[in-house]
Amino acid sequence: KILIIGANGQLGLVLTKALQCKFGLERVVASDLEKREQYQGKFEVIDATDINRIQEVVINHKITQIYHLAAILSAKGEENPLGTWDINMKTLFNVLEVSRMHKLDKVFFPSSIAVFGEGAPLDHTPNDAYLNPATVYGMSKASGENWANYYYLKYGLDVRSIRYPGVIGYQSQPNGGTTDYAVDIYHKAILEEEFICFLEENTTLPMIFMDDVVRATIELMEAPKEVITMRTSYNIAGISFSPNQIAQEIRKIYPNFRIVYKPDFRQEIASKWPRSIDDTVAKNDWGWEPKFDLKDITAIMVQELKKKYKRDSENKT
Ligand code: VAH
Repeated sequence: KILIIGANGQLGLVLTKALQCKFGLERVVASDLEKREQYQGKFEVIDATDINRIQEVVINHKITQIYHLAAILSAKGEENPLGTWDINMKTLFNVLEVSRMHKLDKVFFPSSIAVFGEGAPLDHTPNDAYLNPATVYGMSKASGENWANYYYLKYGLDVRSIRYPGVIGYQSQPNGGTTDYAVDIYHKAILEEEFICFLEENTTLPMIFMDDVVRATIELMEAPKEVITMRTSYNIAGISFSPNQIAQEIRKIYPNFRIVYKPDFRQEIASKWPRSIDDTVAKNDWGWEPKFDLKDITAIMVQELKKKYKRDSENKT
C-alpha cells in the first residue's frame, strides 16, 4: 500500500493518478492538508509536520511505501527562510522516522536541480558535483539527500531520490517555483494573452515533461535494489531551453504570441542553477531515458490545454 504525502501538489496530483492506474485504487492512499472535492480514491488529511498523524495513517492503512511530495519550493521558500527550513526538514524527518519505525519497504524523496549552486559546472552538471545551494529550498533538498543516505546506511531504509529539473505539465499548476514560468506561458498562449516572463530571455534551465517525471519516478521505485548506486539522489535530464526558445516554439502555433521580459528576484535564483544536467549515472543504473523534447512538450501542452479551456467554458454555459 502506497501513501502519497502532498498529493494535491504539482507532482502529487499526477503521480497519484499514475500510481492508482498502475496498482489500483485500493492500494493508493493520497493525502494533503485538505481534501479536494470529487476526489476519486482513498484520501486522508495529513499535516506532515505532525508525526503522530502520519503514523496513524501508516498503521490504519498498512502502508508499505511513502512518496513524500510535500515541500515549499525555491521562490516561495525565500519569503520565510527559517520557516521554509522548518517545514521542509520537519516533514522529511517525520517521514523517515515513521518509515524506519514501521519498517516500510521503500520511501521516495524528490530532490531538485536547486541543490546545485555556483560551485557546480553550469553545463552537463555531474551527479557528484559540489553542492552549495543558494536557496533555502535547495539547502533543504541537499540536506535531505544526506539524510536519505544516512537512513539507508544506518537503518537500511530503502530511500530513493531523483533531482527533478523544472517540471512542465498540463494536469496541474506549479506553486512557488522558479521554473513555473514554463507552465504559465502555455496557459497565456492558449488564452491569447500577453505573457510577462519573470526570467531573462536567455536564461537556459534544465526542464522535463511531467510524463517523463512520472515514468522516471516509478521506474526508479520499481528498479531492483541491487542496481541503486546513488543513495543521495539521481540527476535526470529532460530538455534544456530558455524563455526565448519556448516562445519561438509557441509562435509556430500562435504567430501573434507576445512575451514581455520583466526579470524579478527569481532571475537571481535561476542564474545560479545549471544550464544542463548529466544523467549518465541514472542511465547506467536503471536505464533512464527521456522521451519528450521541446517540440513534443509544446504540441501536447497546447493540445491538452485547449481541451481543458474548452471543457471549462462549456461547464460555465
Ligand atoms: C522550483 N520547480 O522551481 C521547482 C524545482 C528545479 C526547480 O525545484 O523550485
